[in-house]
Amino acid sequence: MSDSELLSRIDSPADLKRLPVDDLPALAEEIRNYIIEVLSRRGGHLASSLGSVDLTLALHYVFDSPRDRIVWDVGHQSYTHKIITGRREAFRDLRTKNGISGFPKITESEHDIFGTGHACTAISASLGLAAARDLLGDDYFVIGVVGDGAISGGMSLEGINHAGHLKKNRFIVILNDNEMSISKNVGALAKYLTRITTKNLYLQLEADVWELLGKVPHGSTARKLASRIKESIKNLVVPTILFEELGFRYLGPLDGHDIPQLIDTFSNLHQLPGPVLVHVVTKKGKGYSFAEEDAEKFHGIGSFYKTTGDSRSAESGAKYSKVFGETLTRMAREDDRIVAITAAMKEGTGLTCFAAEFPERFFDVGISEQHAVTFAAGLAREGMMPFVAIYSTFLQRGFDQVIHDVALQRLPVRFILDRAGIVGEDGPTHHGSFDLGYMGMVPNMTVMAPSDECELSRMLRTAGAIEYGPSAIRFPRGKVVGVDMSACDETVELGKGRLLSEGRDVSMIAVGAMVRPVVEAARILASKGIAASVIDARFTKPVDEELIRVSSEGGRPIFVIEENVIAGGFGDAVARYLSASGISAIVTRIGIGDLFVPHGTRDELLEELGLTAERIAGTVLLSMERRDTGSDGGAR
Ligand SMILES: Cc1ncc(C[n+]2csc(CCOP(=O)(O)OP(=O)(O)O)c2C)c(N)n1
Repeated sequence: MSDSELLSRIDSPADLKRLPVDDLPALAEEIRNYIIEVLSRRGGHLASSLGSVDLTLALHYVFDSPRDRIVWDVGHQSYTHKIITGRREAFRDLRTKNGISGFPKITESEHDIFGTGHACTAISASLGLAAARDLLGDDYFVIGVVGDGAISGGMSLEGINHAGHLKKNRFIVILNDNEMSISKNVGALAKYLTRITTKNLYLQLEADVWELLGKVPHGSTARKLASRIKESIKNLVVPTILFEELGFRYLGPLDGHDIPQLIDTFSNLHQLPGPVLVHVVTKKGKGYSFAEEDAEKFHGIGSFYKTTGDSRSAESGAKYSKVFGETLTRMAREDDRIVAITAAMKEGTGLTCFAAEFPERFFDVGISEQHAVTFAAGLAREGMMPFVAIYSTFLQRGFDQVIHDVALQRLPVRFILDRAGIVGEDGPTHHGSFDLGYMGMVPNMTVMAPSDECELSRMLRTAGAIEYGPSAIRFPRGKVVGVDMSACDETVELGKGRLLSEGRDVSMIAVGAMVRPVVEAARILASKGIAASVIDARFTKPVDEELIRVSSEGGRPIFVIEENVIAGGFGDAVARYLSASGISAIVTRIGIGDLFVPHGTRDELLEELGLTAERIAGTVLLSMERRDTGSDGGAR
């Protein structure tokens, strides 16, 4: 029998439905092997995907996608869904440039009802679909699948609140509970879910004892006694079903790997008026021992060796996140007002060492970026020094809190924006393309971008010293440059950039991770007879007015290079300053155009966006040639 005897026959949910239920566990096994095989080469979200194979098969077996709408929260667990909805072969190129996305995407398949990548959207989106369905007079099912981590986020709770009010029929929330967010799930709701699942174990245990007691001598007396004990314990142990109180019909907890039982339950849902919440318990990493044992490591991974689970990629060397975490931990030893906050990304943001050394000054607030920001504002108001570490893309969700709760009140919250710029394979939902704009436009905010890890260390100390208002440091995903770190503890001068080299023909002002390619671009330009000044902006807000003025002297054209959308980015700030000061200079912005950047490797995408040394030098050369021939180089 070939490895994928069953799977090779599945090109659509209709093919799946043709299999007898008895074959589904074997199919699940084949799918797990396939996911492990592909991800060992491509990387991706392994543990959540393995945990949801059985659940996905049961959903597609019972419901009729795409007529029935299945919406995945985050979407990192949707690989099985992709594989059985016509993308089995395409799955081999998962997350590669021009290959299929690692997340649901409405342009990719009619079965991808709603695009995701960020957490906590499934309930709101599904409820919107259900409301539209009713207004349009249709009657399909809408099913939102959400994890125990994501259900604790603000949007999910807002959605539950609204759903309890709207009382839509044929509206189902599947709570996929594996007790894990990326790390172990945190919070009161997580504890509550554990209590419900423990209750279920208790009832199961009780059933087993009951059966046993029937078989022993004097069993009926023992049963009577057990019955009384059971009643009194049950009243103590069984928690109220919160979801029922909020207007949902609650079913569960079910074993999320028992496909026949799941199918049975789902098949009966049409009889229940909605909304319904089905609580299924799954094992993150199910079926791959390394992922079961270390679900955190296998949440999102690069390529790895299947037989050992060891990482395959040459990702040796420190990462920016690590430098951040270690530097902040050192700073915290010197100042006990320093506290660190993460929204469910302890490991990813490099805060594991801080959490271990200062558990009482470390706060994992769960997937709750908005709360994280305002919580930090409260801490700052009482004189603490909060550092809020959130990926650039996820802080988008806390934008109003940054403005209203922090900046307006000039509270010294320090924002640490990891994964700023192009992140690579996770694609448009995860690129940090916007932060220079969304932080740069906020009054009272200071924004810094380090060009290497020594600069990051200095800027962390600088942010620590900024007491008059909020500040932000944005840095890229991945490995550091590898510079000497022996003298990186002093602060940098506030609001001042660095002139790295001087040249009379053009000025190139680079932001953060773009500094190194720009230094290289200047070398290429020098070899073509063009002398370029290179400036490391260091601060994108406030702009270093003096340095910009000097850069424009002698009529030099200015090029601003940033790994951020051009619209509202640093180049715009430079141009605004120049025009407000009456200085006429041509400013060419080199950055991300008016688009959502797709997925691919970071190198591929930077090349395509024109953000490599060669492409930057090429843009400058072209612009200079146009100037010389009198055609308009123009500012973008
Ligand atoms: C707004 C937002 N914040 C953070 C993340 C990063 N993230 C991706 S998956 C995940 C954990 C989700 O946990 P859960 O919902 O329980 O699903 P599981 O991974 O356990 O299947 C987190 C924090 C995100 N995708 N979106």
